[in-house]
Amino acid sequence: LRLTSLLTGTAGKTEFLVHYQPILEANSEKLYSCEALMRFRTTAGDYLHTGRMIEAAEASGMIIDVGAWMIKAALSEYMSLGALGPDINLNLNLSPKQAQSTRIYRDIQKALDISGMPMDRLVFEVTEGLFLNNDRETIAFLEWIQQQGGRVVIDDFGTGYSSFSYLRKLPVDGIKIDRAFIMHMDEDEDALAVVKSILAVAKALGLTVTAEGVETIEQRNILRDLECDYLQGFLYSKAVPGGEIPKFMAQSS
Ligand code: G
Ligand code: G
Ligand code: NA
Ligand code: MN
Repeated sequence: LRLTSLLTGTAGKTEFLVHYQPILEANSEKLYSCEALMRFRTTAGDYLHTGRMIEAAEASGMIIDVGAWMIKAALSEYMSLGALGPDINLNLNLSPKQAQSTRIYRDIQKALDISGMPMDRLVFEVTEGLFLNNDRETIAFLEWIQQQGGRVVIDDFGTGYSSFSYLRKLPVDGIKIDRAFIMHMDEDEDALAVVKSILAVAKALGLTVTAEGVETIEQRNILRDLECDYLQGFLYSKAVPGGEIPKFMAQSS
């Protein structure tokens, strides 16, 4: 894993790393994709809190540079690991500022060119907040991803401005149900009802559904019965360094 950048404003030098969490096809439990998740490690070897670092980067606008680094690093590392099996994809998170920056087209294109990754293996995760302003340029950007063969999914679905009616009109291919609902599904009827209705509406709209935060066999079984497409969570693995991806591939072939 490579040291490529320094994050100013933190003590000492901070190494940026990419970790990967597997996403499995629900019935076969074969590897479907890996979600690239950023990690920040100090020279002392401590990991900083990812969520807080991403929030700070978003607030300061640095997310555009950090995000560009991330896309390039994740695609290049993935290709160099031979992680791109015939049916294996790569999920990338895009923050709202990053998705709305004019540089984003160039940053993605450059990473594709450098790495040799084909666009049709990429799944871009965006959050509902991106759609709040109903901004034409944002929609045009997501349509561009789809025209180039990439996919767009809404991350943390159910936590934000989750109106089902707007889903139909947006250039999205799928949703990821937030782990807060999955976590409570087996003991809380309301959480289960939410998961069921999200799945029913998503299916009716032709969207793929990924459940996040799957931690138990019981949750897996419920989700399979509800015909959820993809599963991700600690039941399978936390996010790990790229070197461990071939292990997931071997387990699922
Ligand atoms: O993996 P972890 O739970 O530590 O991630 C914490 C938060 O940071 C999550 O909300 C995750 O989506 C976000 N995050 C991780 N990597 C990236 C990234 O590369 N870009 C963006 N925008 N968010 C990321
Ligand atoms: O916002 P986003 O969905 O990208 O956040 C991903 C975060 O969820 C990461 O920080 C990751 O570590 C965390 N995560 C992934 N799987 C699980 C899980 O099964 N349980 C819990 N509690 N957290 C998870
Ligand atoms: Na995500
Ligand atoms: Mn999520």
